[in-house]
Amino acid sequence: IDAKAYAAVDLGASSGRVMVGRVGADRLELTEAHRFPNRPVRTPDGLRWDVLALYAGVLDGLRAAGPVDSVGVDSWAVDHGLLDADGALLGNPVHYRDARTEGVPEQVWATLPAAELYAATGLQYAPFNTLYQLVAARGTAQFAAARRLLLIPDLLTYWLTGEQGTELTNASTTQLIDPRTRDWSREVADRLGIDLGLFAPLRRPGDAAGLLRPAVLEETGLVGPVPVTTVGSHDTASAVAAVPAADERFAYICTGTWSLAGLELTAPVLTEESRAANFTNELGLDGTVRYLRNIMGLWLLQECVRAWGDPDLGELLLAAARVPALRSVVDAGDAGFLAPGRMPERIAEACRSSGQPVPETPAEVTRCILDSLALAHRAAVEEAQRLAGHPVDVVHVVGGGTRNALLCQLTADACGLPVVAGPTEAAALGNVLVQARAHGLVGDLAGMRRLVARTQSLTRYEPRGSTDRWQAAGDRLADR
Ligand code: ADP
Ligand code: LRH
Repeated sequence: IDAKAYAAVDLGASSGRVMVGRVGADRLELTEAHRFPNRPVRTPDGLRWDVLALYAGVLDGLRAAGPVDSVGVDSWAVDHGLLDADGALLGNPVHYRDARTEGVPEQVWATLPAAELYAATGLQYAPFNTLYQLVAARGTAQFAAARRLLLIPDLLTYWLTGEQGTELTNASTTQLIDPRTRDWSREVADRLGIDLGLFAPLRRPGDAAGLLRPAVLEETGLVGPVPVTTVGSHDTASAVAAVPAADERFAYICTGTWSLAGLELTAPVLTEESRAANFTNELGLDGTVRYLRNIMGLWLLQECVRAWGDPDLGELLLAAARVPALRSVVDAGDAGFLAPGRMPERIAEACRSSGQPVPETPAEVTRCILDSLALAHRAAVEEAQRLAGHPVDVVHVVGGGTRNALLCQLTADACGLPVVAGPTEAAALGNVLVQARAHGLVGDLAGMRRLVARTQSLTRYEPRGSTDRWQAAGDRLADR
């Protein structure tokens, strides 16, 4: 009784889902209304998101969800749709794994050196940062016709409500936001000739984002008015909000298609050392900074599994657990693994060229991937603590990777710290909690986290053995 229901639309790079969160005093229950694949499509123009299929999945999900008190949308970062002067979408949004930004960062740095760009925005170098995508789009007919840019969650929110905005946590992944002022960096935009007028006004988690349009109510069978509430629309911001940490001495790893490993801070770290280590300062809830590193994540495994014709994942992981540890490792932070295709061969090639045993069977390749991810988790957790001067006692793992017990255990072993795994659907929970808070339920971030810790099932992994062999494997990788 008295529980409110919130629909969380959470779009990951591998699947989209609509989850319903029921929130009451000391109550937080999440159920899946609908899950649908997110399958990018390669057209003659390049790799594209099938955003209409995603929107259809969202509508199906809202129909399956039934009566809700509010809706919130989060998704992966950096990507966007361009709208023409009438507000119509211009083409399919470009996938961040598309090759169009090749060579663009160098072009940008010729005008605005990488060190200055980092000092101004705190964003790691990644070829797909929105900034580079915009520079790559310049000169195209599509870009010439564009009058508005909406990040993916903002685009879907626009289609649901008819109202446009730019949500701040996700805006921080464009590389056009100053993490100190938490507002646009006019300096960066001006020096690169980017028109900030393309962006709709900033809005923040908790802000009202409009009401479901009458046509959406009709299609979903929902009875209006149904408000849409701005959440941490970057999936990683929502996921970090739902990390069940008891105090500030924690690291987190959001494991899904990516592993996003780092710390929650109250101020950005903008030092040259931090830039060299490629740590990013993305914006989180309530004035927090997500100080983290992007690691290729379970993408490496997803792509192999696809190449192997979709064998059973559970059996593959059992077989991988029997393969000797740390035979060969690859650099799971290497952007060379960003593009799709031929992943087993590319991993074998990385092992061969670094003089390590070449994994051959699917079980061996899987073991190599999981050892490599755990090693990259260790490096990120260690370096983040050192660079930010912020020590931790525990590593919280959230996201789809929590279902991979071997990865969680290896991460505990490599970090030499306990891992608390869960919740699996952290992004959806963070999405729900921000909506609940906007409607007067649940308290501050710490209160939200206490509620997650009390209500969600979590698994603890204690570190086994000494971390020396992980240190040695890391050193070996660095030497090659
Ligand atoms: P995203 O939000 O980026 O789409 P998810 O958080 O949904 O990603 O995580 C997807 C990953 O979770 C998959 O790539 C897979 O490796 C892992 N995963 C999902 N289900 C299982 C399972 N039953 N056992 C082990 N791993 C799983
Ligand atoms: C994870 C994620 C990550 C970004 C990437 C593009 O889904 O949002 O935080 O770096 O997608």
